Amino acid sequence: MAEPIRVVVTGAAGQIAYSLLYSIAKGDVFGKDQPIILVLLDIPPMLPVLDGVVMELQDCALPLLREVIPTDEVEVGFKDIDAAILVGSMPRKEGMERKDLLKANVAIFKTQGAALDKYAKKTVKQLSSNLQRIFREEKSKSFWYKGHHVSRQVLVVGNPANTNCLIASKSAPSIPKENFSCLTRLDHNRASSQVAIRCGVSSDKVKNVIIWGNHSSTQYPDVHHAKVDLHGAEMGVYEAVKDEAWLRGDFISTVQLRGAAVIKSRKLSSAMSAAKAICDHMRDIWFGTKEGEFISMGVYAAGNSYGVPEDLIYSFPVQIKNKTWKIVDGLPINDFSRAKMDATAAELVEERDTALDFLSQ
Ligand code: NAX
Repeated sequence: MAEPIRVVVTGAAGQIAYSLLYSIAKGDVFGKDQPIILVLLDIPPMLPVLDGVVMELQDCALPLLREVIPTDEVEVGFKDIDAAILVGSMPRKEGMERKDLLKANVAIFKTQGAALDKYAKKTVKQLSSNLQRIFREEKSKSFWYKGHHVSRQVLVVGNPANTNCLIASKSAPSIPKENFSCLTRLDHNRASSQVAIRCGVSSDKVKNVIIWGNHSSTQYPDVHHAKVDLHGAEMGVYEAVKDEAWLRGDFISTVQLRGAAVIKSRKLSSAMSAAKAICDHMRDIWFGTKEGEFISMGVYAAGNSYGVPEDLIYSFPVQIKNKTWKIVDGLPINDFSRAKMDATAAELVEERDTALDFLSQ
């Protein structure tokens, strides 16, 4: 059996982690043959809660789970990790301004980015010179080998997820930007599911929906390129649904406002579905996306895709192979989509500029 990999989950005493840790520990993400060391990071007042989570994980008697390490220290939390799932963040408290919330989160993700930079596994550096040569040769042969198909994958979930991800990445200069991504898979899954319910098919019959932009209510769920398998016949979603008013109206707002609807009903934010989406996202990074399909995730915008300004973490359609993502290029964008993609980019630019001001202070 393989050597154990080390996976850190921050916010490990919270409600998303409560579902997530079990799924990771039983092999849903990194494979059924991959032993795991789980590192649980939270803040000092939550250590007693973490003890309970550790006991429960032990009591699950999961064969892949080799060790569970609870901690409130980033030095311990990020030491030699192969994958980091950053769930913990500062929640909005009553009377808190958006700017104050952003400031508090910049502080958290700056610290965690710097700790990743310093303590996470330096996989590339550990490669023998022979392996490094092979990777260099492969890199020149194939698009997929860009050199960042190495470990230390960092997924940011804690909100505002896109901007927190950008700050963490900027604070970890030794880790390639491409190893950082933020979660928009929950929005993606919500969009697929809405279409599936509308068409009366199971959710696996819907593919290639896209979430563009920010994980916020300005996100743009786009089904212009999505396909549905309607009882054996594959067709475009517009053709299958036959209701443009719904697709351009209630469908979009339902997905955009789904998080708020869950909070209103449950009095707690989405947790089970968020944990499932995190597993989908990380599993696709580890094992790749299905042939001919793409998924949504927040990745670094270099300024050369779909007119999105550079230096943002923006959700795009991506395909993944060898732990390396690439943005799906060349999809035609109509005026309706363009306006919505620009609006969510504008929100991200504003969020980034405010966050970078705090980062430089
Ligand atoms: P909880 O409040 O249940 O748990 C958060 C945990 O993070 C707490 O245990 C807290 O002590 C811990 N924490 C706070 N600061 C920390 C720090 N500096 N280091 C380590 N741990 C820290 O929230 P939960 O429902 O689990 O949600 C967690 C985050 O996910 C929130 O920011 C939430 O807004 C965000 N979400 C993001 C989603 C996405 O799609 N990107 C969807 C789900 C969720 O809303």
